[in-house]
Amino acid sequence: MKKTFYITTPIYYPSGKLHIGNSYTTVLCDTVNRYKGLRGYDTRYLTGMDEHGQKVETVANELGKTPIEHVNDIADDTKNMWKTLDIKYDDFIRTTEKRHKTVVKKVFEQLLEQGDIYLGEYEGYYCMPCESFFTETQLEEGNTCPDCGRETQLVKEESYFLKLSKYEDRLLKFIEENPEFITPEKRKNEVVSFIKQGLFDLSVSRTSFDWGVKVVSNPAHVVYVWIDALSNYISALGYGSSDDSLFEKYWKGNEVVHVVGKDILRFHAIYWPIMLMALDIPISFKLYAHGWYMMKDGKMSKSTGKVVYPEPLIEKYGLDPLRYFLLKELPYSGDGVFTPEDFIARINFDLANDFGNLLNRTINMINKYFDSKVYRPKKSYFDFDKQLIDLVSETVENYTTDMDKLNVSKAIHDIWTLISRTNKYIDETKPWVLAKDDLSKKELNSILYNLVESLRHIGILLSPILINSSKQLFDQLNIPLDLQTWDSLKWGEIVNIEVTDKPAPIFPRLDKKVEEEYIQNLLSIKEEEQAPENLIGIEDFLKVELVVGEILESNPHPDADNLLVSLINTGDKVRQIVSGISKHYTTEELVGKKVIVVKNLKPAKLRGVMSEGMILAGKNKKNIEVLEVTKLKVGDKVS
Ligand code: ME8
Repeated sequence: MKKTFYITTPIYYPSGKLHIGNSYTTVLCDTVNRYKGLRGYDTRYLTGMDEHGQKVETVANELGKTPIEHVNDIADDTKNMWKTLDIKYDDFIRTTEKRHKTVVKKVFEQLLEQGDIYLGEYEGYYCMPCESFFTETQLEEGNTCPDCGRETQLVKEESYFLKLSKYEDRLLKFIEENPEFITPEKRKNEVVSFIKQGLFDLSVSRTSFDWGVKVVSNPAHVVYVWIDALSNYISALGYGSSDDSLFEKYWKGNEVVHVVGKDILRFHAIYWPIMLMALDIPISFKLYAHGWYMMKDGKMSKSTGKVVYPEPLIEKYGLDPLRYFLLKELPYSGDGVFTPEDFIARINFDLANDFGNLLNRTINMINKYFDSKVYRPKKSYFDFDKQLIDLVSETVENYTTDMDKLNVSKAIHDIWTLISRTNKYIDETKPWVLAKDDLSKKELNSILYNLVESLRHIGILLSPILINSSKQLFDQLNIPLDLQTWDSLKWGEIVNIEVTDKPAPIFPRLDKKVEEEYIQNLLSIKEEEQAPENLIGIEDFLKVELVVGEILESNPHPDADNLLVSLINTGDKVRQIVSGISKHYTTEELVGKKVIVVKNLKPAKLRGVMSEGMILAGKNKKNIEVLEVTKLKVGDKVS
């Protein structure tokens, strides 16, 4: 029976177009999955989308779509992009699918029944204008907001919590006993020292938005982000359903690998194994957390426009150059940088000069000297032969070790060492000199045969990485299918070969200046589109829903001198709103005023009293004045 291999990417947020950062993870998994397939494993590759949460709800509203319409559109775009990158996934899970939600509900209820999830109170300091929660230690002097300097309010909100603390010791022991559980080593060390500082229980539900999986036993709560998202790795295998054969086969099979970026290391190295321990599911996976692709001037980010998208690069240069760049330029345990100069240099030097040229030269010589045909020599004629043949088998060994560790960048380095050695072999044996001498035909044949054998090995090792050009290599050399397999990685398998008589360069050399400029333009369009930091786009402003509301009643806050608690009719309902205006208005003065209310502010308790919105007011050092309208009616929109 074949050994099984199950590999997963993170499920991506539908927060915008995916860029080369997300593409890197997906291409890396695709490459490793193809490699395992080449090795004869029974493989399964999962990717997908993480489609719940308040942000999705808000963006969909802005676009005038329902949340499900919005995520359907993004899922379609994402699948198209993976098609462009020739990603061969087996399953695409979406957290809005029934098969997934059923598992999340089940997992949550089980953890609740067992007491691993409990209902508690989330406590934090809330800055209303910033819509952010802070712990006491994050606050500035006088309990003010560290971002805007304004006063914060102590807020308590009901929330479910996952008992992380209970599993702290077990998790540390597990990591110690499974030294390869988290790689690279440096990430493992980060995780261990984080756990050793002590784990706080994790808030796993929200009551302030709707777009998510409702808690079955208490539907006022929506399961919050991570329990929902992490469960995808098993819900996609049918865990807990009437047909869990994929779960039995792959999760409990030979190898399971989660590949993630370093940004979500903790969730996968701490929360997920703890969830599995609590559910009594084996922690069968290994975790590889890679670094980030950066821009020359910092982090790649959709919101600042410093971002590179894969499609225009593929359209202009083809798929393999992008796959090559992505896989090569991100080191195993560090970050990588995308620059137009490096991208073009990799195409010109590595792909066109070193690799493409080797293939092209070899075929041209076989055509010129032997009418397209070479055969297996009976013996070796040069000392250089042994060096080349030894390096081929050494390369296969190193490549295997590196690919098994998911160190694809190093595996590429191994292949290029062989490519350079093979180029050097041509310089050493000088076929053009032997060609002048009719008595040296056998020697000349042996040189060209050795070049073809080396290239065949290179093609097989490259096939999970450069998917189109490795095929072109096999086509141009006319390598039969049975000599393109992992098992055929043995020197001398070719007996006779007739190469194409019409070779075409697989990577034409590019004009450095023109192409660098072309890519720079792609990037600077993004920068120009970008507003300066302190400006917001209309789409940001439109997120705030403002309406006219009439104050029906106003009372002092029971626990805070500067706060008033008002009942305000906003047309859709009567809301209770707490505001810090008691030093400037009496309760009687406020009644009957038509004011402007922020309608879609998250409800929050301010000093123990629930507030469902905010009244707009202007202020200077002396005064606070609420904004009033006269002609407009209750419920009218303000924009
Ligand atoms: O975090 N360089 O989704 P997400 C390299 N939904 N990789 C990058 C990158 C960069 N500059 N930027 C992003 C989420 N990535 C959650 C995951 S999983 C149960 C839930 C990659 O859309 C990297 O793999 O923010 C990172 O972990 C992932 O995209 C984050 O994707």
